Amino acid sequence: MTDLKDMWTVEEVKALFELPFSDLLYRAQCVHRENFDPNAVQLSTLISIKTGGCSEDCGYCSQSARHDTAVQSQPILSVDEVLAAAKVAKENGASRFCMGAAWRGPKQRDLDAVKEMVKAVRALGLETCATLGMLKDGQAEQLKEAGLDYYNHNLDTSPDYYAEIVTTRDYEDRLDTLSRVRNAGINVCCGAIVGMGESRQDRAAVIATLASQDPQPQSVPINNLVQVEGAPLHGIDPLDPLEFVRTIAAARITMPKSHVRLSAGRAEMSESTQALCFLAGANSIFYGEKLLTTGNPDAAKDRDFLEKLGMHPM
Ligand code: SAM
Ligand code: DTB
Ligand code: SF4
Repeated sequence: MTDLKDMWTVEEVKALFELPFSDLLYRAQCVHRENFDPNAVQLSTLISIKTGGCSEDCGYCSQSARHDTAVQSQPILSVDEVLAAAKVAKENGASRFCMGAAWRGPKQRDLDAVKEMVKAVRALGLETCATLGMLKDGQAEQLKEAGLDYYNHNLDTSPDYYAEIVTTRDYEDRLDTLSRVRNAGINVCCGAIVGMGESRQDRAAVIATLASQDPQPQSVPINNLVQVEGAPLHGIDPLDPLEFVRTIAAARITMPKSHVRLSAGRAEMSESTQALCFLAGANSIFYGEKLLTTGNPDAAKDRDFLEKLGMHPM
């Protein structure tokens, strides 16, 4: 059996979701073990370098100026503030430092500031990642030149469901930024959010779209919606945890050589569900007590958890 193929149709991915749970996990395990050390996990630490006040209307997000959430808008952090946080992340054992900004996209002066941050963080020996929204022509090249290793830009959901979640941009805009990032030679970090009221068909469709990118994204974050009071998606029925695990398995099988990240939502997830996600082929997590504006398990707790599972950082 080979799972390495270039294109995945939605129906093929849906068929994976519909396998008996044990068969799906077994298949994901086989693919995982053919490509990775199954006990190694990559650790990325997040920081919000520019919080709140965003012009976009993403229905899941705490940082949109259009939603009445508890998040206060803050100015961009200084290079020194970012560097201090990166040093802590490195001391705690993270290998990658991800800088997130609540922008539709960066202006040139924003980009200049981020480039300084990238250079400073990289000089510590950490991999760098940034998620700054949509990029215009030439911006990805500037980030590459500054030494950026990864750019995160998620497709979030299926092409059909996207307009239910965001109206201030469209799917094509996301795909355009992703091709700018790829063409500049930056590694692509691109994934999804589930638990937003989408159907299994939508989950299969976003995984198929991710897997059909050429080349496949090097890093694939799978986020479980973190419900934020005041955001439009607050109060929606949570996703069955086993369906979350199935989504991870489908990502692993269809993107065998990518790092699949068990991303947002771990603070609300049992250790057993997280362990199933590792069994399903997740091999990366966000590490450190905060995501961008919401909580994540603290680093010491995660170290104990990983030790309990006999897992080690990559
Ligand atoms: N503003 C930029 C953008 O949207 O591309 C970068 C930051 S944005 C917060 C990065 C990603 O975080 C989103 O694409 C989404 O996948 C994820 N995210 C944001 N809020 C979330 C939430 N409440 N629960 C789960 N994931 C979330
Ligand atoms: C990703 O896929 N998830 C991260 C990161 N990329 C930027 C963000 C999660 C945010 C969760 C909600 C918050 O803390 O605001
Ligand atoms: Fe803005 Fe990004 Fe939040 Fe959308 S997800 S509102 S673009 S910060």
